[in-house]
Amino acid sequence: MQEKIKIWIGSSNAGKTQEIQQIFSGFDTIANFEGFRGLEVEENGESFEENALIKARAFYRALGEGRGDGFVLADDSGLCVGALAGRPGIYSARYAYLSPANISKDSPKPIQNASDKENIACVIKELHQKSIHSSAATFVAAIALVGCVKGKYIEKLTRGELEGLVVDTPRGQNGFGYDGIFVPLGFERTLGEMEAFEKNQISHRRKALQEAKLFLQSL
Ligand code: ITT
Repeated sequence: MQEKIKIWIGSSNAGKTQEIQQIFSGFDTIANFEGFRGLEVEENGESFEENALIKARAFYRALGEGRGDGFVLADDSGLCVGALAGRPGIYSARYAYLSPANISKDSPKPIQNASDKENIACVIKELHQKSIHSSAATFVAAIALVGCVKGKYIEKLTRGELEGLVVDTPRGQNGFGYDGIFVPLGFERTLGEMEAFEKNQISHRRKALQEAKLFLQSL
């Protein structure tokens, strides 16, 4: 029944948005909502969950009065590399500007994201500084749902993880972000070499969204 409920996707990341829409097919999702355009949200939480909730609450507020029943769905995600003490972690989108390899104490805090290429180059550089070519790593996605059903305000958080290996030679053109340097456990191809449907069967985002779906269906 809740598959009829409106889900506004609160993300400006095209790769993420596409995956969310694919995994949430069957739900009434709204992507690239006009009313969210230009909204800058400061992601100053200390965990993926905190940041997902900050984003979802901000986008929900932006819907304004008269929004009716429905949820904003926000995703905060990133890559945690074992050999790099869990970095880039919650800083994955802006890592090229924040990595110890690139930052000085006087550097201004960046607002905008770095390119995927720059972020990947940064992780590889840090692996090489440690004289290693690969490391165990985990992709994490936290999903926040913030919304209203029959007048009742609801917040829900879910989390999904994908274990694997980060390698120092990008492979494949599919996906986005760090997909080209991540080989999921039990596979030989990077996520960048997989088709979208394959990634969507095993990904951190799939696991977190699956739990979110079950929650919505239980309402
Ligand atoms: P929104 O906040 O607007 O959703 P964002 O890109 O800023 O977009 P995050 O702050 O959550 O989102 O940063 C997530 C970054 O982590 C993303 O930019 C990628 O670099 C990386 N990432 C997350 N999930 C990924 C995936 O499935 N594959 C590859 N890289 C991923």
